[in-house]
Amino acid sequence: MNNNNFTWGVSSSAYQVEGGWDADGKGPSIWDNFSHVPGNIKNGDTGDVACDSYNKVEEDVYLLRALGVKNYRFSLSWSRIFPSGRNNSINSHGIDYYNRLIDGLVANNITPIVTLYHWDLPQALQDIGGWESSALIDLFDSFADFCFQTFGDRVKFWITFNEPQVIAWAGYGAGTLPPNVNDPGSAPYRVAHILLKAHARVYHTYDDKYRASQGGVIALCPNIDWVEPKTPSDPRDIEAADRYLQFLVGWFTHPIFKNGDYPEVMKWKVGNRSELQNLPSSRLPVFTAEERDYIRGTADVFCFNSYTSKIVTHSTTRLRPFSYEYDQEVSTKVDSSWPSSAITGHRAVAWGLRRLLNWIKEEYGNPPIYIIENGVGIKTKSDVDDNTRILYYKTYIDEALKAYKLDGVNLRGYNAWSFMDSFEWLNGYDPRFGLHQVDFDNPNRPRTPKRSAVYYAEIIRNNGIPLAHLCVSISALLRTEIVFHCVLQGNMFFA
Ligand code: GBH
Repeated sequence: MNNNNFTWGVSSSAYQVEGGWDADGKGPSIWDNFSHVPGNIKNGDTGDVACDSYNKVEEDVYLLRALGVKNYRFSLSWSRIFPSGRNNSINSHGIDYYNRLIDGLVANNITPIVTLYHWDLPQALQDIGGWESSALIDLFDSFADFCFQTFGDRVKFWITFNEPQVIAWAGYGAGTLPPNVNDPGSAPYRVAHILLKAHARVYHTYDDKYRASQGGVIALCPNIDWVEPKTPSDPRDIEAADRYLQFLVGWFTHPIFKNGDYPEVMKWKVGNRSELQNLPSSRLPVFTAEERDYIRGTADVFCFNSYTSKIVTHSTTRLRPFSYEYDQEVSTKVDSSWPSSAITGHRAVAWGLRRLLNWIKEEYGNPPIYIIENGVGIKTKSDVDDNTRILYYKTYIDEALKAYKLDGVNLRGYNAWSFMDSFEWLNGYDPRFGLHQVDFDNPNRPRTPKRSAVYYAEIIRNNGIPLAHLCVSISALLRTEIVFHCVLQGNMFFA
């Protein structure tokens, strides 16, 4: 690739790496409290210490520099900055930590990409209803405003919400993730409605108060699985695949990137089914014209996370219990030939990424796109020789470059998930996603670069996958067997 504006990076999130859960005045988050209840997390793991990144700014910056990344995407722990979630309690130690990290990055020419919310809501705000309460719109805005004011001189790339669909559905519908509200039929829609308003509010705050002087960009970051219709000749399956994507991602990006409103198919399905359920109105809330104007256009770039693909078919789903899941009238499966990973449902389907990038391009009018998370979890304690991960990155990045080079997708960046092994939510420290191994049995949490880190550094250095270099440099760097070179060789590269 000869595009020097392309940014390569790695990603993490606060609760997954920081530790220091109650250090220096940090307030508790819903994830602190949830992980402290025995039985909630695999192996009784918690994020109390995690990778101890709270105490390892220098080490982390050093490793990032060694990788040669152009950016580092991390998130801010709201309750480390505002222990009670509100700006009447400001924890200067938390601010110092993020200042040291940001300064370290900037000093090494690494662009910080900062997520304001990666799931770790201050417990004090859950106590007033969390994202079910519209009070959160003001409170999130006041937190974001403070962050722009405090860090915005150096941070030029902001993400409001990581995976709003997961917040709404896993948090308030299925109830699998904190705050574990199990209300599948209506809470997710009400929560998403508030998340969209909160996102737009923060965007406008940036526009009104900071953009002129700071000149950054701001977006949100949905999770997207590519879906392939089971029978492409069946229009009902094609529609089902589109419907799946509209419920998963259009839910948030249709209002923001299109017309300020939910996708037509969501309005129709949820409205129609609510009627059949004898409800007085749709479970999908309605925006006023004013709100639509306020929400439309509130993202400067299109960010997303993606790990896998699925196969979708249309399906006649039950009317009860009321559920966002049934409202979609789809059913999903995977192809058993797709390689599985440590995360149920996450299979390696690299070609799906190219199709997804093309879908985003078509659906949203060729916006600048950043892949913010992509990677594979492997369930093993020691995976420094992580050839499976190298193959995952190699094939996924290859497909991303095809979308960029051959399909004209306006791709601007690629970030690997993740920088290092970290707390994998409900799965604890079991599945490893890192380019760096972390020894969680050692109180010093030493980090070791895996082979995938060496491989990714090589991609970054070449600004893509170099054709001529590939076999020579990879074999020299990795000292792998011939067999492995052949796997790498049988694909498509861009010089
Ligand atoms: C990413 O989400 C996260 O952004 C990141 O923090 C995480 O480390 C990474 O995945 C790897 O796991 O079935 O209700 O329990 C990817 C999207 C979010 C999809 C959680 C599966 C399970 C919700 N995933 N979701 S639930």
